[in-house]
Amino acid sequence: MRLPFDRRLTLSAALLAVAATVVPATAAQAAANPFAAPSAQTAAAAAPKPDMDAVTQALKNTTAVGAPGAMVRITGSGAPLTSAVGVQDRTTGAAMDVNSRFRIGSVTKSFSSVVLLQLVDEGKISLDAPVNQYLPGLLPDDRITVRHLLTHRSGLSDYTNAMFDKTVPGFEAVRNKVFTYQELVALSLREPRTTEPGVSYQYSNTNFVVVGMLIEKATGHGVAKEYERRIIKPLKLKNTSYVHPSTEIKGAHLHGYLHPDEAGAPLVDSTEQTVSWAQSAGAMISNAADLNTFMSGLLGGKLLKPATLDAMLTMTPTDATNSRFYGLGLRRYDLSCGTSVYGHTGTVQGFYTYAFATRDGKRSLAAVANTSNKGAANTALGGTLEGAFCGKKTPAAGPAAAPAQRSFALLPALTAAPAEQDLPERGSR
Ligand code: REY
Repeated sequence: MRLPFDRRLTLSAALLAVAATVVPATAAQAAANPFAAPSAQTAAAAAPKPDMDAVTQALKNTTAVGAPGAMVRITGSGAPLTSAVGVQDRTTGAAMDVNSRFRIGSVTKSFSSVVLLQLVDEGKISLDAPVNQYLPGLLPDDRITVRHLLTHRSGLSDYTNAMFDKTVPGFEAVRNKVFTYQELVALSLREPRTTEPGVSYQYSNTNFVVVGMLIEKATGHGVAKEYERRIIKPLKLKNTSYVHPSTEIKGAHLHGYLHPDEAGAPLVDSTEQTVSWAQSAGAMISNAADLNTFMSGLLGGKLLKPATLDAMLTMTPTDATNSRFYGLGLRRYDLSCGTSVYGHTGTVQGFYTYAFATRDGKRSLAAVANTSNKGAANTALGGTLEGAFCGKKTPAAGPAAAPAQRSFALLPALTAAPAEQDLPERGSR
């Protein structure tokens, strides 16, 4: 797919215009890099005590719109703060337990990015090299680079849109299936590409399937081994695993419940599946404490060299609100209080996850609801971020009290917007 040259220019100019409206936290950052993350110092100074009443209310809002249960774990202000509502198993009636394991969906993309970026640190892969240099002939366009994959700018269409067009039949058709990476890429290549390489952000699982292939090619190992030796072991993550194609979640875990498309139809217990349709794009299992440790460790500089972490945190906007951004396998959300948080969201049948931390890694949040295909529940769960990172809302004291440089404090609150992967038209992610 080739766009006429002037059309490409128009698209690039539009993109730059959007990007240019991002307000950096300091003038120095503005000079250095207009897309750069606010400094660790800025984030630390801006972290008030979590408002656990507001966080618990967000969980209750999540169950009120159809999640059997929801829970959260927040670190960074003394002992970890937790809250849980509802049940983790509708059959036994067991209450939601904050220690339980669950499927983290696309939070897996941040793990895959870390492995890939460690390979960049080791000189084995170059971010701006064509993917086809490492995987000859895989992609139909030599201009697609490794960075395009990590930033969702390759234009490789997301094969999961067609796969899950009908939610429950789509899920049941792949629940026990085992795909090769090549088969998943082939599904994507049957569809037209969504953008010229590099031109625009188009969220696609295909990108992180190819990232998995790059990891295998560069290391000679499956991704499971690389997650293990590069992240799980060093950070001592006792509840995190990649067991593809096993369908089981070992140990105490949440049951996940998928909402059918038909209103009022019974929920489908979707706990057991291969997640082979996602693999390195979304098949990991973890728990809240491990996700806290992972995001805090990543942002705290335990996994990547500083320059590589900076590259991961160099973001461009993903929508017109200028409060949501994507870097290299990592999101940034700008909250209503002006604090930026970094992490990822995840959706896999039966599970919605949020895993985010401040720029210095000192405060982190992991939140999960054991349902999916219910956008209102995902949006409500995202409401935990405001209480966790912005603390108690103080009544507005008039324009004079507004912080001088914080023009993004006027942006719409995150709770007002649906989570990105849950927009009704999945194609518009
Ligand atoms: C796939 C559909 C979601 C899930 C997806 N997840 O791409 C990746 C991510 C790993 O971004 C399913 N929705 C649901 C439908 C809609 O089937 N018809 O909500 O469970 O996390």
